[in-house]
Amino acid sequence: MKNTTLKALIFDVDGTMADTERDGHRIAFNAAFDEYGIDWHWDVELYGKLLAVTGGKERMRYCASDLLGSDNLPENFDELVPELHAAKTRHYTELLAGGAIPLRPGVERLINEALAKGLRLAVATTTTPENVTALLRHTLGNDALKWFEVIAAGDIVPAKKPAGDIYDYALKAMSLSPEQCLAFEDSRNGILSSQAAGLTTLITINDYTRNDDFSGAAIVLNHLGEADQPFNVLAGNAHGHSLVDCELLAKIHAEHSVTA
Ligand code: XBP
Ligand code: MG
Repeated sequence: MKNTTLKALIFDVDGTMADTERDGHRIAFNAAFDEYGIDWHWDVELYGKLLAVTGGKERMRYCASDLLGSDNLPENFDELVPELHAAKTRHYTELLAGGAIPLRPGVERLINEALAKGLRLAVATTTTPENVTALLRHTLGNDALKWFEVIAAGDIVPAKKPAGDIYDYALKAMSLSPEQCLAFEDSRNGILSSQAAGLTTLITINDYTRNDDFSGAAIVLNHLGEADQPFNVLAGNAHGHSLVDCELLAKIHAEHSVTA
């Protein structure tokens, strides 16, 4: 019999904890392109297409090879990508430091409740580790870095989402099985990754992901909900709740637990 008590929550960051893509990462990429004299501007629509590929360095290479082509790029573009990406990370963390991106509804509330109830917390994301620490620090305060037992991020695994490797890494680091955890995601690539690692997954959609295929999700919501801002259920069973709290998580976990 597997141990199926709920022990930990594993959060994706971009799009799940905060709406970082359109007004955060996208702006920072464009600032880096300007800084390096690269004749690219990723508008809101184009960026939606670029989100097909996770990881900033991978996304720039995908843009050059599959979307905008490399005609106007410096000859050494491929070698320049890591440096360009470091500049993008600097712009992005500066944006976060300026308070540009708040957490999504219900995220802080749920984290606080989970901690109070003894659930363990982790992060599994493709974004650069500095971006995660900057977001946590500037939204929840410096102490928040200690609340997350594992921050699995960026190049720590070679294969980014949709591969399950980043979740496998987080589970291994916590010595937990997937049956003991729940994952929080916002995108198709995200749920492919969490499901590849065997995790029951809750989805909160955003403007870029609302039409994604979330087959197999335990529940699909517009956000986690607050007392004065109930969530909308797009798929799945909310068991009569109007916000995601530990009680609802226990019900979802029990509903999706596999005992073998
Ligand atoms: C997030 C991403 C990230 C960010 C950029 O995907 O795709 O690549 O857009 O971050 P997910 P970096 O939410 O599925 O983890 O530029 O630091 O790579
Ligand atoms: Mg995401």
